[in-house]
Amino acid sequence: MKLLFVNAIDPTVEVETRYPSLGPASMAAVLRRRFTASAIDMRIVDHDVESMLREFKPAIVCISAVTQNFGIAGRYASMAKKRGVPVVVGGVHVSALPLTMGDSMDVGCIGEGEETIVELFSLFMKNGDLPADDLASINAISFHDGASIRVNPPRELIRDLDSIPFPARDLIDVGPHSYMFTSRGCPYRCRFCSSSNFWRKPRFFSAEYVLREIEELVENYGVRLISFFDDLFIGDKARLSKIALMIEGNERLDNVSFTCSGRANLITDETAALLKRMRVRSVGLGLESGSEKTLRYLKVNNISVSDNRNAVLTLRSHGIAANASFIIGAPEETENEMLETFRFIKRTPISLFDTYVLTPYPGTELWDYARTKGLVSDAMDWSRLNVNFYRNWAHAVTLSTTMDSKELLKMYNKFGRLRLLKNMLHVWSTPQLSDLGAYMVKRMREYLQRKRRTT
Ligand code: B12
Ligand code: SF4
Repeated sequence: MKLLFVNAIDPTVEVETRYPSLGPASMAAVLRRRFTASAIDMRIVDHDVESMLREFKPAIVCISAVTQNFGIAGRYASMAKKRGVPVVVGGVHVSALPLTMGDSMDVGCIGEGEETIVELFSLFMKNGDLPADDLASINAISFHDGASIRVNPPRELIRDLDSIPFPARDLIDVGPHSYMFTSRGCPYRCRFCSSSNFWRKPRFFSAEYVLREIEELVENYGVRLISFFDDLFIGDKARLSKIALMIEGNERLDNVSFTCSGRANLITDETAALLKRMRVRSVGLGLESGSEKTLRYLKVNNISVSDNRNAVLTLRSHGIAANASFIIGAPEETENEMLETFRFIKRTPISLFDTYVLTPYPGTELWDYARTKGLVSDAMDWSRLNVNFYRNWAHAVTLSTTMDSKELLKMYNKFGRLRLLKNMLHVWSTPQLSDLGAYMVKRMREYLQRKRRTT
């Protein structure tokens, strides 16, 4: 049985190709364990999908997509359907808006996929098809039932994350800088975040599991820099302390260093000391705003600008670089408030930073807000929610009531110039330096392609 996983990205955009997706790799690992490895021939691709369909001739196609790429997912689904191949789609977008799955998509997977894919695949192995009558008994999916789309009840979350095998990284490209996902979920509910709603309750892989996975990356794939892209890697302090001690005491990991993400209110001297001991060289923080009013709006009143500043200073005092991301364009944010963020970035010792224009993702409070304002709908062009504002600014859905898209672009570019300057000054002292060469080449290619398209 041949199964093709497709990660629906725009392969011309640097950030989308930076690391391959772990979602399909995780499901591939589960399928290998459930069915004998030789029973299923699996591939994971993110480009040249048409030729892969032609040459590999899969019996079923499983597509993974975020919101801005859901249109791309639809095109891949149509290509598969034209060949009579059934299509399952999963990921954060269809999970939030299951009714938006197109006619070419047979099944939508809502939420984490490891258990759902096994049930779907068992059905497919038995029938060679996914009949609606049988789909009715599989939880956490949506599917076409006559002229309507039916949404089944959710399933229980996977309680014991350690029961999930390591992602099948042999099916994806793993470079010397790779990433891991060692927990699921976050207890906070920032107004713009689709991730914490998606994973629902916070859960952690054990420290022992994390160590084994790190060892696998180092020994089997030669990885030297590992980024923990969890929403809240530092959320469980006891686990963090265990991981730190285990890494420190493991001489096979002496040449490996790490980066992780964190939340400013959880960065204390104690956490920073633990991160330093385990050779975390930089921490990514969603600082979001230098304006107290905007920050309280975005993060629902539970963090202040001085918490953010203290987190950066604490990390710096332990010799750890603090990277950050910021958001402009909250509904009532004024130009002056955006400039407060600009000044915050200038006077705080942040290393690398990124700025985004606020995007109302499905499944968030902002999506509901945008819907009541008539700015979004289930039938919209999903590329209008492209988070890379510079690519699609004239069509992007923005929420600002104080600036139009052109004015936002001007402000965004102002931040862009500061970003270029700051990042050029600091990249030399961050672990991301090892990515610089590939980054420059890809960004240049992306720029040329964009230019070609507009001329
Ligand atoms: C690591 C990461 C990245 C990495 C790697 C991306 C990748 N290829 O996976 C990089 C930096 C490259 C990246 C890029 C982008 N990312 Co990103 N990323 C993440 C992050 C932090 C973790 C993803 C991850 O590894 N999860 C672990 C795996 C196991 O989970 P998973 O991929 O979701 O898959 C599970 C389920 O979704 C489901 N599933 C997924 N696909 C399928 C398919 C089928 C058939 C089935 C049955 C099930 C299924 O089952 C899987 C196992 O449980 C998430 C936030 C989060 N905490 O989840 C954001 C997140 C997914 N990213 C996001 C965004 C916006 C982007 C970018 C658009 C950013 C940009 N500036 O361009 C690009 C788009 C890339 C793309 N995939 O299209 C948003 C998406 C929001 C939305 N509603 O669309 C998220 C949710 C963060 C946020 N801001 O809220 N990202
Ligand atoms: S933005 Fe970060 S802290 Fe806020 S809810 Fe999302 S994952 Fe949690």
